Amino acid sequence: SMQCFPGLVLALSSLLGALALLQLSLHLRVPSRYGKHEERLARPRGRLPARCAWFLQELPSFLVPALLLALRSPPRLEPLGCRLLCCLFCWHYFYRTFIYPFFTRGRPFPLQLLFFGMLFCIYNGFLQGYYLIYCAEYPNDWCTDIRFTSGLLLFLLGMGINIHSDLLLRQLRKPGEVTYKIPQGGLFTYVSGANYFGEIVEWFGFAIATWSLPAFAFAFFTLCCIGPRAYHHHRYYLKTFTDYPKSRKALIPFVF
Ligand code: NDX
Repeated sequence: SMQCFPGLVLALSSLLGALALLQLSLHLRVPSRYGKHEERLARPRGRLPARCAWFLQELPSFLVPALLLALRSPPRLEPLGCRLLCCLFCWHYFYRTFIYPFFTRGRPFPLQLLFFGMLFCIYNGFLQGYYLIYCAEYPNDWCTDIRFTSGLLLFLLGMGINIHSDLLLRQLRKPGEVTYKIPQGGLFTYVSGANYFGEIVEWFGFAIATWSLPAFAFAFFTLCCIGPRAYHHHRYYLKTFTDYPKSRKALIPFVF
């Protein structure tokens, strides 16, 4: 049966960090080609309805750690922290896999990116789940440690902002509509990438609560992946809408 290989965790986390840098170098200037940044000329063929695409893409991030958790033998009863933290990760991806896609009104998603997105979700789902279930060791009073409590608080706050902002975006469209409007309300009052801001806060909270290399690597990846995307969204809005709120920032309220 499986056991903890610290070298494997180190290698996979480092590669995740390297992917983050690759992502940053590829997409700092040119955004990932999906949603409002997809080129007009793109063939309508190689695409899947947003619902199927987001469901398939995010499913491994839920399934892989959930299976690792369920199938671990012998079941790991101690300590509670590992299972709790793994459940937090699964909880986010339960939302992202089983709830978010069924309400999205997004445009069809490019198959090629879907493929890489799925690979990424398998990779990251395995790394986070494997680490928490087979490697992580927490003292019995981890639940009262300031890192756990403050991290959990950030995680919940970020998740709340992310879900609320995704809801506000969805309400900009009627079913079947694919046009872009100016997002209003919630944290969109301050930033163009309110959903991204929430997601980044969420994963840094998770990293602090788990105090682990894999989780910090994933938080860093998230920052490198959707941070620049928030900036590209912001530029798109400024270019498209002459009446776009002048005081609104790209990602971080009042700052950037
Ligand atoms: N999926 C994470 N890189 C990504 C898929 C693509 O979950 O090979 C990263 C994620 C993947 C990427 C993923 C990782 C890197 C990949 C990349 C493909 C290539 C790349 C694998 C896995 C790669 C290397 C080489 C390094 C390996 O029509 P529409 O779709 O635009 O509609 C949108 C709508 N909307 C509006 N409607 C009306 N008016 C407006 N003004 C609107 N603005 C937007 O709202 C959508 O239906 C919806 C949301 O749109 P948007 O653009 O704000 O968010 P989106 O980017 O679609 O993300 C959706 C949610 C969001 O909450 C975000 O925080 C979360 O998913 N997310 C997204 C990306 C990554 C991620 C989280 C993470 O890293 N944690």
